[in-house]
Order: sequence, then structure tokens, then C-alpha cells
Amino acid sequence: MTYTLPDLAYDPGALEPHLNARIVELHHGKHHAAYVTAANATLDKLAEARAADKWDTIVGLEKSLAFNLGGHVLHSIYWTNLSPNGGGEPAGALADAIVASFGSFASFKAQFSQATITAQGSGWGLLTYEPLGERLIVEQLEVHHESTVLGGVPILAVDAWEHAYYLQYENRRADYVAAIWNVINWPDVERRWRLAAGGG
Ligand code: MN3
Repeated sequence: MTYTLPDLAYDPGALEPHLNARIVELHHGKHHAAYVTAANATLDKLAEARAADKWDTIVGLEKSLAFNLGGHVLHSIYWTNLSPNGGGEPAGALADAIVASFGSFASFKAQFSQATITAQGSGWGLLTYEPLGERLIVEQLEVHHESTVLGGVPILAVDAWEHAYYLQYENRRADYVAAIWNVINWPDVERRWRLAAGGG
């Protein structure tokens, strides 16, 4: 099995003015694509190691898989979490679940924004369904795969790496995060939450 780069459901310029076309083109076509290629290459190298019973590279290969496949998973969520028709607030059962876990939508939004804005170096803000406690949590993910709660399912993922915003927002990550709320695809977040909470 090999991983493939999913197509965007919208034109790269469709998220403007909140996220400009060149950022989306490079981020999807170069950065995300590179994680897909590297994940597949790492799986090939692991197959070679198994076949030859040569395990001297296993530490590096497993780290590489976590980084690159983690990147592919996260970006696949990120692109579908965004929509030219997005913004506003979630409705219905997801809205109720957010209130149950965070007190209010405003409290959730403040926590998620701060987690994303203050991620040190390269990281992500995540809204994650945590199945053991059957609740929603915010995570401040480091790189693609560190400081995460095992078993949690991300339903909203916002990339805070500089390549996600620097061409448009330069050092103003807080402005990028403020703008991204205008294109959040809440129906997609709700769909992911229903699948995760239902065990799908
Ligand atoms: Mn990225």
C-alpha cells in the first residue's frame, strides 16, 4: 500500500483573502507532497530491512515514518477542515460537545487559538476526540507527532509551521490564526467527530 496526495476540494485561491493562493499551492503541492513521498519511501526501506533481517537502521526509520506519515495525516485533515464556505460556529451536537468539554465555544476558541499561536517552533493546534474519557481536548502538537495523547483522534487541525502562513502574514502568526477561523469547515469537523465518537 502506498499513500497518495489527495486533491484539494477547492482552487488554491479560493480561501483568499484569509489564506492566499501561493501559500496553498506550495503547502499542498510541495510540502504535503514531500511528506507523502517520504512516507512511502520509508515503508519501502522498512520492507527491505525486514526482508534482509537488517535492523541497524530501525530507530531512524521508525522516527522518519512517524514524522512523514504524521505529516500526511495532519495535512489531509487540515485541507478538508478548510472551505471557502467556512467560518461561523459549529451547530447541533458538535456545538453541545464543545460546550460540555470547554464551557463555551468562546472558551474553546480562545484555548485553541493560544495553543496554535504559542506552539514553539514547528507545531499544530488540534481539537481531538479522546475516546477513553469520551471528551474533546485541545492539543499543542510539536512537529507532527510529539506531545500528543495516544488514541486521540484529531478532528480539527491547524498548521502553525511557518510555511503555513509566512508568505502572507510574515511573523504575525496570531493574525493567521485569527483569519483561519473564517474558513473553518465545521460540517467536516462534525463529520470527523461523529466518526471518532462512534468508533468509525
Ligand atoms: Mn504544513
